Amino acid sequence: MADDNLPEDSKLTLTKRKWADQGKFLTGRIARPDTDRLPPGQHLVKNWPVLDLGQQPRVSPAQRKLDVRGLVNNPITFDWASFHALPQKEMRSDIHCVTTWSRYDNDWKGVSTHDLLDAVDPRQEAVAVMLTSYDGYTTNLLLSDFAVPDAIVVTHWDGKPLTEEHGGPVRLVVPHLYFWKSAKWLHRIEFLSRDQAGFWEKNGYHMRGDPWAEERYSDD
Ligand SMILES: Nc1nc2c(c(=O)[nH]1)N[C@H]1C(S)=C(S)[C@@H](COP(=O)(O)O)O[C@H]1N2
Ligand SMILES: [Mo]
Repeated sequence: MADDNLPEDSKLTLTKRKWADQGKFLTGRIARPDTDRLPPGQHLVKNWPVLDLGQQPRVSPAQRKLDVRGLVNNPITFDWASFHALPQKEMRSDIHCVTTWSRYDNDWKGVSTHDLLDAVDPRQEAVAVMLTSYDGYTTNLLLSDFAVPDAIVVTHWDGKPLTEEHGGPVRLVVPHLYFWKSAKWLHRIEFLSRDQAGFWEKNGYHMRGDPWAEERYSDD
C-alpha cells in the first residue's frame, strides 16, 4: 500500500469508512478490518458447488448466441467467433454465494464487461442491465455494478472451458456481488433506463446483493 496519499483520501481509509458505516447500520458491531477477505456470515469451501433452477437450457451450446441490446448505440448479436474476436482477458476473483459458501481464487478467462461496453456503446439513459439466460433465468444489475473492472463474461475457468453445469459455454461473473447475479448460460444482456427485478429479486432476494453489506434478502 502506497502511503503517499493523505490518510483521509486513501483507498484504505475510504474502504474502512464504508465498512464502519455498513457494519454499524446492519449489525451494530464494530467493523472488521478490510484485510478480512471473507464477507460476514460466509464460510470457505474448496470445491465448487452447482446451484441453479434445475432446468437445463434447451438450445445446444453450439447454437447459442449472446444478444446485447436495449439502450445501446450499437446492438450486437455475438456468435462464438465474433465473441472471441473481442479482447480476451484473464482475471482471478472470489465467489460469494448467498447460501453462505465462498470460494477463493477462481481463474477466469473471457471478455471483460468493459470491452463489451466499448463494443455496444450504451446510451446516456441506460442505468441498469437485465440478464436473461437459456434456462429462463433472469437477474438484474445496475450498470455501475455491471461495469466494474473485474466483471467478466467468461468461457474458461481454471484454464479449461467452463463446464455446462457451471454455465458453459458462456456465463457472467460479477465478483463483488452475491453469485446469483452471475448468470449462467447467458443469452441476453439488455440495457434499461431503470432497474427491474429479475427472478430471485422478485422472490425475496435483495435488488443489489452486496456480500460485504449482507444484502441477502429484500426488506419488504
Ligand atoms: N442461468 C442461471 N444462472 C444462474 C442460476 C440459475 O439458476 N440459472 N443460479 C444462480 C445462483 S443462485 C448461483 S448461487 C450461481 C451458482 O453458480 P454455480 O452453479 O456455477 O456455482 O449461479 C447463478 N446463476
Ligand atoms: Mo445462489
